[in-house]
Amino acid sequence: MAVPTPFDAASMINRLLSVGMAGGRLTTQVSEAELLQLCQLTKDVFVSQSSLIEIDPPVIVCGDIHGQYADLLRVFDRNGFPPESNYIFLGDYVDRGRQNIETICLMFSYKVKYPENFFMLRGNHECPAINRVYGFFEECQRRYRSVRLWNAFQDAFNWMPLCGLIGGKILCMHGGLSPQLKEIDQLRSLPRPQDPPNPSMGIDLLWADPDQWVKGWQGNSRGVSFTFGQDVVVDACNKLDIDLVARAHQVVQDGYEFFANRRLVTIFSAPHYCGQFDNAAATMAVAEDLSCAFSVYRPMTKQVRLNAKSIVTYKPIMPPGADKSEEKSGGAISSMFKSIVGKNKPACKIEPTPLVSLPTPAPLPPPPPSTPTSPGNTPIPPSPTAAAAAGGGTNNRSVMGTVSMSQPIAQSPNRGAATPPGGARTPPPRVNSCYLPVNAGYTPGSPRKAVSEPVAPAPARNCNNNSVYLAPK
Ligand SMILES: [Mn+2]
Repeated sequence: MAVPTPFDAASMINRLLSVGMAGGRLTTQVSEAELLQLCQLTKDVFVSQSSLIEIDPPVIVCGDIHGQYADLLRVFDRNGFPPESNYIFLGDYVDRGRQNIETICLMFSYKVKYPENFFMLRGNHECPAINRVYGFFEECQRRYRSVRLWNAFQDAFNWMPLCGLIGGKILCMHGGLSPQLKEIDQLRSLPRPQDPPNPSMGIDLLWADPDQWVKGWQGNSRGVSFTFGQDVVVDACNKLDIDLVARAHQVVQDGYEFFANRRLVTIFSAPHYCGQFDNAAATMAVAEDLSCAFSVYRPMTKQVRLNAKSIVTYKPIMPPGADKSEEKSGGAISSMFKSIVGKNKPACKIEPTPLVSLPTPAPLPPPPPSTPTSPGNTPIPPSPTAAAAAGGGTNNRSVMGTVSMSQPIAQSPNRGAATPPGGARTPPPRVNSCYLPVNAGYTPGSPRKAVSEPVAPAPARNCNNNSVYLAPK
């Protein structure tokens, strides 16, 4: 197939959205050569940006996706397809789910097309030792018969940023904190390209987990990195001058879960994970004043409402009936509807034991209390099988409203390494209402591109403490 030159990201996006429809077939719509080109271009964007993504709100923060393409589309459908809203994803795009290639390629295409408004952090599954084994490699082989393609993805993954910093106050990563992390500047100079060696700060950022039963640092039952206690989170917030740690990496029943008195939140955005959990998913909308609100996506039991625009916009290229192909997993929207009526099979099995081993587990830092986190020591399940148990769990769990991101294309300049570390920012005020007035108490630390209209103050409704981000201290 001829490779379009220059690369046409819009065309790629349209085709990827179309293969989501019944009858769409990825492999006939998108050639391997184009995907190789997409990987290269995405890598170039990663290379051009810092390993610490520093952005200003508003932005939607999303957790694990794991190849659940229909659910990714659901997130965009609710919050606005890029660039209508800014996004930062916390990693784990591939493995486990059944449409890894659609998922990662749609996201790469958005990254190429909207490099300053769409951000992707690296997850532990964006590492060759993991996605070689948990589904992505197999999918590249089955659908494109191409190891070269899989390798091209790894080249891009090795350049992905590991952390994000929103408004200088919300630190984002896939896994968690690291005992080596003493100041934000370290995150700006993480070595890339790299498949992070074990042990290293990179490994911790990708793999660590909070644990409410732990004090300080302990070995992680995943067999890699650590678990850390509330005390560690509080310390880190003070030391790094941040208000909140936003991370993913563990299935949490309601899609999000606070920890350490709301100084850490876990966000997981793959509902009905692997078809084997009944978890809801969530995304977190950070408003300009740094207030946060969660949007929850329940595993679907009844008909989903897709707005007319989505349906009209993404017409299938292939005629209906062409879906009796080898790509039985194709058809995001149709599988969405299948899942509504509960007919879809689980997307994958969750391996009880790891099939890969990373190098030796990280040695423990200063001797922690001795008992391991959980008795069932499963070495390196690279995904949240052991998850829900280890989450924060100290908070109530009622569902929040969705934040409406109605302002025009949001400006979210990647301020890069030139920005002075978090300085000159005042934390958002403590409030108990869902939404803060525009810009209340939040002073951007550096000039931002003008946002042409102010964020419409959201209606004061349904005020539930859980929906707000409360500045600690
Ligand atoms: Mn993970």
